Amino acid sequence: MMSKKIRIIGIPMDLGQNQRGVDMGPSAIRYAGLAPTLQALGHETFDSGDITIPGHYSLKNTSLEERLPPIRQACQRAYELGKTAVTNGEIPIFLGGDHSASLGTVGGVSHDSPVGLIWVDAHGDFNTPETSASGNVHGMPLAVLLGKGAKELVDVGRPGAKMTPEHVVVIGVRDLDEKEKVLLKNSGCTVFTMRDIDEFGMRTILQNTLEKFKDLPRIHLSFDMDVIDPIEVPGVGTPSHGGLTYREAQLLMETLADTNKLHSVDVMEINPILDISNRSAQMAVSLMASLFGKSII
Ligand code: NNH
Ligand code: MN
Ligand code: MN
Ligand code: MN
Repeated sequence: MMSKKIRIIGIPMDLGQNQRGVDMGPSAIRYAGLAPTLQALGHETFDSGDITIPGHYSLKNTSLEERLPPIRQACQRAYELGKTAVTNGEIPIFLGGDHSASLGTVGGVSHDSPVGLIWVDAHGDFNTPETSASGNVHGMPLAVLLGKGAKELVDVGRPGAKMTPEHVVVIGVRDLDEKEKVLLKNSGCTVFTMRDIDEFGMRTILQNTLEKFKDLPRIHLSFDMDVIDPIEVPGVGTPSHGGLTYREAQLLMETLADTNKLHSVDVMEINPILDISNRSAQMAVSLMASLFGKSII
């Protein structure tokens, strides 16, 4: 694979959910050796450090109203850093932090032309403040990208929806809230559930995804680490049984690497406090190695 310029951007966001510790995700992934691993593959890496975000400890209560302004601000910053990186010919890797940040990252990297978005997640992240049972923004970012939900989030970066449903494929879902299910089903996004992966296999799912994106030269991968089975990735806030195996996740990365279309990537939701000896962050690094061209032989 050709040498790439890779921009690492930490987003220690924990305001999109209620557990402490997910703000340490960016440190854990760096500590697991992200930059040296990518350099060993021949790439150049640049690290912007972390976005500054007032975390849980700064909140007075747990309301969505109190959280929306700092979440919006962090997503705005993520948008700008993503836009700058792709403008400079870099591939940004955004390190989460909870998945709410992706409502900013995806907008930023698609600021001047559309991307195919592959959302890999145990969850649909398709709630709105009206449908959400938890009120957690990390369950809403994909809906926001399609223009649904809180206006202050929809308008991050530039006004309105950042994605059209024809350019969105969701892979690995198995845990949807009842009202979210209806929204996602009717959204027009392509959804490959865990059942689809069981029945057809990851290879076929990926072939269908790439066929769908054949006219799109750029792909953004938004990877929620909770898509992998919690036996292998225990360090996430909302684990869900029956997830991807390590090899299925690796095949996804290897297949995307072969396309040479990777434009940008989010690695989200690692919570080191819930992890076992940084195993989940190490898994994230080995997945990034495959995504950036490491082959078995
Ligand atoms: N659907 C639930 C909610 O909206 C859980 C979302 N949790 C996630 N999403 N980790 O990826 O609160
Ligand atoms: Mn998610
Ligand atoms: Mn998830
Ligand atoms: Mn198109």
